[in-house]
Amino acid sequence: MREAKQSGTTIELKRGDIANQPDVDAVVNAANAELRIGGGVAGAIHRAAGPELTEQTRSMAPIEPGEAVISGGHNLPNNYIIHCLGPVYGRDKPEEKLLANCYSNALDLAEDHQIESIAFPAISTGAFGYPMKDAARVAFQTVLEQVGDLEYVSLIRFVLWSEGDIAVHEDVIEEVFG
Ligand code: AR6
Repeated sequence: MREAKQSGTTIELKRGDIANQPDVDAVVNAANAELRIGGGVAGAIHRAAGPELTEQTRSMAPIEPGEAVISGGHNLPNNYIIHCLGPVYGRDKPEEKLLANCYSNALDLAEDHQIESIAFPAISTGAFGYPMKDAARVAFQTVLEQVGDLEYVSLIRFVLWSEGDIAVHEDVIEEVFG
């Protein structure tokens, strides 16, 4: 399944580029601790948002694994960017808890800013090496635990890079929400 509904919130899967989600209020960055441009998601977001983003985030850095901070969207079509530092798999422990904190802290920030729609990438599953299926379980379980308390967020989109990543997430969304 590609979509689940829970407590009035839609959770959906979409293949695409996190830096090209014009219909959501906020996108989430799989950031580095320094909140600078990087590879993968952090590269795509910083390139699309422009150098003013780095200027804004400089004073917020460094952040710790599991932490989330919020900035403006700058040249992105979104009002906000929420920057999360995922755990490096095998190094930052307990990795499951730290990854869950990313999703949970991002959703808390979204609520604080009355954000209605938010798009997440698969945090930590690229350069940081977190196995995709395990990461998807953490992400969906965290959403499931928090969704009943959401007052503003009514759309949570997971933007995945490949068809294979979508297939993994389809299995896990069914397992958690089905
Ligand atoms: N849109 C959506 N998903 C993407 C995109 C994109 N444009 N590009 C890559 N992915 P990563 P991490 C997928 O490495 O593991 C950076 O260099 C990718 O296939 O971006 O949290 C930072 O500077 C993977 O499944 O994030 C940090 O140092 C997922 O997004 C470090 O990497 C996350 O991959 C963060 O590593």
